[in-house]
Amino acid sequence: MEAVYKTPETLIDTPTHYCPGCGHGIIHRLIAEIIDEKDIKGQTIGIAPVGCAVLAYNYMDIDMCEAAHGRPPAVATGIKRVHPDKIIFSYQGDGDLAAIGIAEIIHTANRGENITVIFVNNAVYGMTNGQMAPTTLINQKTLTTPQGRNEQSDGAPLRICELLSVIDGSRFIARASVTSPQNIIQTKQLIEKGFNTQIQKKGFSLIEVLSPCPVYWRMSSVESIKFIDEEMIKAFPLGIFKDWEGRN
Ligand SMILES: Cc1ncc(C[n+]2csc(CCOP(=O)(O)OP(=O)(O)O)c2C)c(N)n1
Ligand code: SF4
Repeated sequence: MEAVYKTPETLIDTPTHYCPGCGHGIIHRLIAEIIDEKDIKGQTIGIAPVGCAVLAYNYMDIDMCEAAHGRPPAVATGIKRVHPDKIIFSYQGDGDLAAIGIAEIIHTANRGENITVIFVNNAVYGMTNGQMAPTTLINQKTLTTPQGRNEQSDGAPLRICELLSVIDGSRFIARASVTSPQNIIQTKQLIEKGFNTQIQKKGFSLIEVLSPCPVYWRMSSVESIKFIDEEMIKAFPLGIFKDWEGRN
């Protein structure tokens, strides 16, 4: 009998450390599927962040490297320059990429480094107990904004795709979500396009994925999905913001 659904070869079959309803595991699987389908397992190197995905290397059967808070784009740059024919991706949360790592991501995009960034936006610092992130929504309650994020004192959610798409060096910038089978398929297509951008030596690509953190949103998994579909996408609309093939 032909198997129609199986674990990707690149995904290590191991108990998960992620919470129930977390989006990281789905995104790991998509990356593993793409690596299998493109047959690039031996050529791909990932950079793990400091957030909940700090252990991403336990799930993917590829070479991976760990970088300090916010520094994956800098480490990815170094590895890519030494190994220009390898496919290099960084995997980063919003605390990692949009707070302490904001300088790294802007300058990496501006230099047009030929790498792919997978940016997992769950609007909080998951690993360190749900503090406010640059991407926290206005009025969203977090550990450090118990009354809700206040625009006057805390600023508005930082829109990374919009910000990076005006930088000359960026070539493919898109935002997706993992709230439905259709959105998951779309996320996979966009991540694959990011990898293709790099393989065709077109330059910097970033795919932002809106992802649930039920634990620190203090919601059920179902409520978290609704929160993304009904609230988060108002601040972070899905779509392609820049495309070297000319669609944007
Ligand atoms: C240099 C450094 N500073 C601070 C920390 C503490 N720290 C670890 S994870 C984290 C937040 C991560 O949040 P995010 O990037 O949004 O990822 P998530 O856990 O939500 O997936 C922080 C502040 C650290 N590990 N290293
Ligand atoms: S704390 Fe949030 S981001 Fe971290 S594993 Fe749990 S659900 Fe996922």
